[in-house]
Amino acid sequence: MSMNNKQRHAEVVGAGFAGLTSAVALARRGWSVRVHEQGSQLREQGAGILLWQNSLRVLEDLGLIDEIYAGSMTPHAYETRMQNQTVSVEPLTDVWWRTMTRPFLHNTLATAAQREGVEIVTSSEVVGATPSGSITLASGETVEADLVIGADGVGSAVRTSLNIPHERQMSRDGITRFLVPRRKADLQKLEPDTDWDNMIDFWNLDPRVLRVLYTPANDDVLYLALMAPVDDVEGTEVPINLDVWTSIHPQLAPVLEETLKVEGKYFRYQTTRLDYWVDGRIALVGDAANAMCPALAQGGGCAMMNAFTLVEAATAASASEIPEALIAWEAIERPYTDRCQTRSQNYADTRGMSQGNQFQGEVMETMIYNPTDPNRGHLSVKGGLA
Ligand code: FAD
Ligand code: 3HM
Repeated sequence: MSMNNKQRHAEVVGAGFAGLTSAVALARRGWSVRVHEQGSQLREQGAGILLWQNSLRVLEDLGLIDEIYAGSMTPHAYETRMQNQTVSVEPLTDVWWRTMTRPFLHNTLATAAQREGVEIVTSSEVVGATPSGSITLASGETVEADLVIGADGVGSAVRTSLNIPHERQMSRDGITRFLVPRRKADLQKLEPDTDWDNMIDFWNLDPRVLRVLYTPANDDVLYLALMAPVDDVEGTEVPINLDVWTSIHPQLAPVLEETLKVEGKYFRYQTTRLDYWVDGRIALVGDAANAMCPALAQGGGCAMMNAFTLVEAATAASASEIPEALIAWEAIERPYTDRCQTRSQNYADTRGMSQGNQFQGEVMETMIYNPTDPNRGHLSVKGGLA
């Protein structure tokens, strides 16, 4: 932003990963920023998350990478098993990836936003927005901004109020997620030859589809995700049906038992695609714009990278040019997210991750994208990571 311009103002709807990332980036680039969060508290309800280079580069640019390292880890490898036989062990040493808990990532971003002077208003529900850059709150109050970011998640009220055409695709599977103690020593007793610092994708398709995604999130906490088809009453039950899950995955009994002590919610896989992400001074990011199946662990990553590049584009434009700058931003960034959505949906439809060795070549395109690279819009991966 030029020193001659008056300070520009942004209103951000939603304090999830997309909203908080954009808020931190805006504040660091000199904007005044207010975030509206409908919840009465700033908190992230999900369990664990895997971040790849695209979002880690954003966190690095925002000065948060040391904090992230202090509470996260990189598992030794991504191991895929089918009916408890190891199909592949992908060390992923040439890729940047970290696992962590979602409350930890959320808290790191929320604390950074507060440190950077972002105003965060909780219990503030936004009910509508107009392309001229105004939002309306549930209280009836209307406020104006140079830029409005709709980061209000999969059910976006901003998107609804703008009547943006969109389609939603529901998958046949879904997943229940938990954070539990690692209980590494107990797991080692049951299966001494297993590297319990691996991320392990325990597929089971026969006699029934019950998959456990085992993800160490740090030294103490394990992210456990239990996938079952939406029509499997026992498999989707929460609290989990311990007999059913331990009969298929007996070596995980110590950590499966732990799920009974914490909250969890079954979530059906889904994809949302919009005709466009931008309307005037309003841009949608994150699940509001492109909710996706989690197979490639990229919903949060795309949310963060698009929030970041959106802020860069709006900051580089003059106040009057913002609507055009947002259209140009969508044109550059959207193909990477669209392709990632399509790949993740395809994996969800085919259960293709179960074949192992899936983190290669073009599949990695979006995960290794670098939103801080000025030449990024011209890059794509054709058959390799180099
Ligand atoms: P949200 O997290 O939904 O945040 C939206 C916020 O807006 C919320 O705080 C909400 O309360 C608020 N809000 C909503 N409406 C209003 C309103 N009208 N007014 C004010 N506030 C409002 N991604 C990864 O990168 N890696 C992973 O490993 C990964 N694993 C996943 C596993 C599963 C099972 C699932 C379902 C998703 C996974 N994702 C993963 C995707 C990731 O969780 C989402 O893409 C990401 O959380 C989206 O962030 P967001 O900020 O867009 O939306
Ligand atoms: C990290 C991660 N990876 C894959 C899935 C999935 O396929 O449901 C969920 C995840 O949290």
